[in-house]
Amino acid sequence: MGKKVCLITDKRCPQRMVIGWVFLIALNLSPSLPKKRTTPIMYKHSLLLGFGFQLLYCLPPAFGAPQPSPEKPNVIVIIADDLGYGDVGCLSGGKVKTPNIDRLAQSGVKFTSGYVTAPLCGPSRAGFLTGRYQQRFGFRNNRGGIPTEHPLLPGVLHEAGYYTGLLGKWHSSGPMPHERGCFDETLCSHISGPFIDYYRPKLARNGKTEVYHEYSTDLFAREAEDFIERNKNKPFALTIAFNAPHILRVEKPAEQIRAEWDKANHEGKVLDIPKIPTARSGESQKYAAQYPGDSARADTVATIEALDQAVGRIIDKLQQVHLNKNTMIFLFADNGGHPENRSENLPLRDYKWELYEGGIRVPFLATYPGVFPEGFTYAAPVSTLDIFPTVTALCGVTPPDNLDGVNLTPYLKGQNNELPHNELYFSMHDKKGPHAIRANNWKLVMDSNGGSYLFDLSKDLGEKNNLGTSHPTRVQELTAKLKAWSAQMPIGDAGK
Ligand SMILES: [Ca+2]
Repeated sequence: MGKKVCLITDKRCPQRMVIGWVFLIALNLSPSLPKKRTTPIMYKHSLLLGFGFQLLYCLPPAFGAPQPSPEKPNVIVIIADDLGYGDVGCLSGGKVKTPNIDRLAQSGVKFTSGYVTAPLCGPSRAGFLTGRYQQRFGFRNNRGGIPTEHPLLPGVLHEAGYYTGLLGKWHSSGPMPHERGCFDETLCSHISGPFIDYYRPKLARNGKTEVYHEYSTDLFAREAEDFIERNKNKPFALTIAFNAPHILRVEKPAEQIRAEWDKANHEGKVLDIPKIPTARSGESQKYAAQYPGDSARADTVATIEALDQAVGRIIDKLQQVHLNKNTMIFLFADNGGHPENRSENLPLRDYKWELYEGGIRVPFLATYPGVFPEGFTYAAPVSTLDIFPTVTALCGVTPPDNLDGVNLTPYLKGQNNELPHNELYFSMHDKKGPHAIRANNWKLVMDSNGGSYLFDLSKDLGEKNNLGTSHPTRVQELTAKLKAWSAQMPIGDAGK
């Protein structure tokens, strides 16, 4: 975007001209300047002063009054934690009420095939932050980290003059966010404890530990509002990584819960999981009747309601300071839902930690008024890898030349009708897998034992019918692609 200079043609200048002339008239009518003392020379001086006042007001910021409108668009990225594909209204047919998250879909784009790069927190966030498959630097499980030589999106924006902030969950080993030169301010979880307590969040503000007595979702919403207010006159980029609706703690081992959940699901029963509540005190009761015998689900839906309200506060704040049209917002979940926290992935198969769709296909929305289409559903596969190049292109910032994502804007504007990605790749743990590849409508999942499962997602979104036997050539083709991709990747955890 070009630099705005307020000249006489600028719509703001007429008001300023009026102010200048009022100043001029007031000067001439002032009691301190009796008419008999207002000589032609003084009149000329006051006239010049009046014009000078106007000129000063109509010059760019460096020469006159500060200009409230930033020249570059602002960037807000909202990350939810373990929010399932079926946990938002706009993807669940309204089963869960998320009117504020749905506002983003109404004003922008809803990706119905939006993928993260991993079905778990740390690696998924690393993929978004770097715009690269995190396997390239060995970040394969939650113990890994991002080596400092890999640029992060907030860091690239920071170098380009953006004021950058991070709120919420940080899940990468190595240097803390405030030590990476990417953020002007941070209020985030510690490396040693990515879990954030909902009721007494212990956080690091620019590296210094502070304990709060405020419901964490409300805390991050309040901090986001404050960040926007303080930085409304300059380009900013804010990442808000909510810890909702992720579990706080469960009272049974995850494996046991998952086995019980699978059994109950198979038998058509409801499973009530004992867990420490994550909703605001007493709010689960609002959903008790909707989810009888399932207090965990009632609690999680109330937790999602609070998350949705927080998103609404951020949108409202942007409108209040008149930045809603000059701000792009991306929202996604870092991975699919898990039985532990009773988030819902239906109609997708399986959960967090799995490479079936329920683990990696997530709620993913983007809005940028006047640039992205409004109320638009985009069904081709996209990735959170794409946020980095999309944002830098829209901000006029040069990205690193080795990104795995693509700029989505031409696709969203209908200027490019091809697929943004011919293939998207996924892998866990090590080179033995499991692995998965999404290629157009086809999906191949390879487990750690060498078994492979082929699905046509255009006809089988729930991945129930393995077509491997009837399509051996397709299996062969996708297996070869997966192996070639995997061969590029080192193994092990980096950044520790
Ligand atoms: Ca997560």
